[in-house]
Amino acid sequence: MFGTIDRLPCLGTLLSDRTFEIFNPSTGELLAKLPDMGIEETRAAISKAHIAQPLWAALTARERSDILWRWHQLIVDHADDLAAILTAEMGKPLNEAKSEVSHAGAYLQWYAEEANRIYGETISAPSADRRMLVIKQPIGVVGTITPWNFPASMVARKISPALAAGCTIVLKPAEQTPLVAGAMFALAHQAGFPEGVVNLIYASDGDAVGRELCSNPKVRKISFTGSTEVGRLLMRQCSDQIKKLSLELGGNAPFIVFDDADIEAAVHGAIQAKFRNAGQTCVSANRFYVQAGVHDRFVEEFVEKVRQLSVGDGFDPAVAIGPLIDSHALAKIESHIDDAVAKGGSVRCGGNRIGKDGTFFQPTVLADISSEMAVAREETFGPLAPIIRFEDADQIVHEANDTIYGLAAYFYASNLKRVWLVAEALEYGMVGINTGRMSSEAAPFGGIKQSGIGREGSRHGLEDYLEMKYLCMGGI
Ligand code: TXE
Repeated sequence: MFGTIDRLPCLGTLLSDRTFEIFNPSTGELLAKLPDMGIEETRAAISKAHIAQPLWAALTARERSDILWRWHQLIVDHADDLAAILTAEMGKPLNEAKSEVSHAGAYLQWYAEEANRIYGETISAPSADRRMLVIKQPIGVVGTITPWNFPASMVARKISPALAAGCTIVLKPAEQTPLVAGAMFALAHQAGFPEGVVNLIYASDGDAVGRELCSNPKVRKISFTGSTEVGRLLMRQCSDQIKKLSLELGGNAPFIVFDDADIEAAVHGAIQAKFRNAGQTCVSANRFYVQAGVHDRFVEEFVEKVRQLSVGDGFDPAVAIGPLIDSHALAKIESHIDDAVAKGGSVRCGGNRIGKDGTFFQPTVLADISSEMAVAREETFGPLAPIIRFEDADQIVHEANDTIYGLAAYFYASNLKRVWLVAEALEYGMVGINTGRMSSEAAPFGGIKQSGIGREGSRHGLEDYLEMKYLCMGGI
């Protein structure tokens, strides 16, 4: 199955013989046994990254860019194999996996170009005998921790701007999905990164590795994507050293359909924003607000489309929705449905597990939902779409903003004045207007409030790995 990438690398220095196992969530098949690294291996990887960092930063931007380009080309050449690994370990449909690998490649391409465009600034000095300017320098060693829901694109999105900036990295992928990261690192080595620039830690225990990354003074920044709970913990662990952090955490995205929306387009966007990756995305539409005048039509057309989504093994080309990552994810969906139904919600389609074994769940639509129910307040992270009917267009933005999260929001409307006012009033880092998809390597991805700190993608993503230094020369 793994074609030309049949040997996954063990890139750290293994100091014990512990191992952990990786399973296919669709079939339960054992895919691999990997070395289970801990504090000692993490410390060794950090030391290598620390030694390599000034040498990497001393290369010209063009030289760093050339290596990133070669890595990009290798990822393109091996895209089918990488996608197959991704589907096997994570479960998502093969087409989605291919699109994710292509997205991962796009980050490498973007930052290979951006590496050449790191600029400082000059400042008009208040006296003639002084010169003042700002230069940008790499932060240093970066510790990165990635989740299981986008195991290829998260790796590229975090480390390509860091490498372009002149930082070196130690990366710990999620324990459920380390294989595609391993394959990407094998290709990175073929691309010619010098020893110690990219370092991979396979570990079943995120906590031990996380503690070492946060407490080791050689690491100057942590970049994390995952739950808000672990984000908070990392922030506390970094506080002693005032270590820099980029955090991309949970969300509770509203998807608002106003009376003046194109309903066909809104239904299409809702399917994309809700069911991609079985709803396991941080920008997944988590609660749907639909205005009274179009509510019944929207629900009817949406339910009809949702019923057509087939669930199963991601290697089956007819499948649109793969398994959920684990049994906890199933239990969370069921608890949200039970809570909603007990409080007056109705199941319009789906609502059940598929089969006794495995983690497949029917794509589900709930109606008659109110904003107080758990399904509207908490991130479900699964194929569950709760619909809330609303009357007052002015009030609904306040309701949409009434959450601790602020990652992504979506709305459908055609009145231009409304489009501007709603887009400006939504308290989110990203707003999709008449679209259900917005992630791009060219745009700043990230949230406000408890959804995180910093941005990934675009030139802003590069700035997050650079320190600014002010230089002032007198006596001229
Ligand atoms: O996340 P965790 P989980 C949300 C989503 C999901 C929930 C739980 O709501 O249902 O979080 O998912 C590492 N120190 N998102 O349990 O635990 C772990 O090994 C350092 C949103 O998978 O945060 C993995 O590499 N690291 C999200 C990574 O953190 C630790 C994506 C994510 O795992 C650690 C995933 C610790 N103490 C979940 N504990 C998004 N923003 O896309 C775990 N990890």
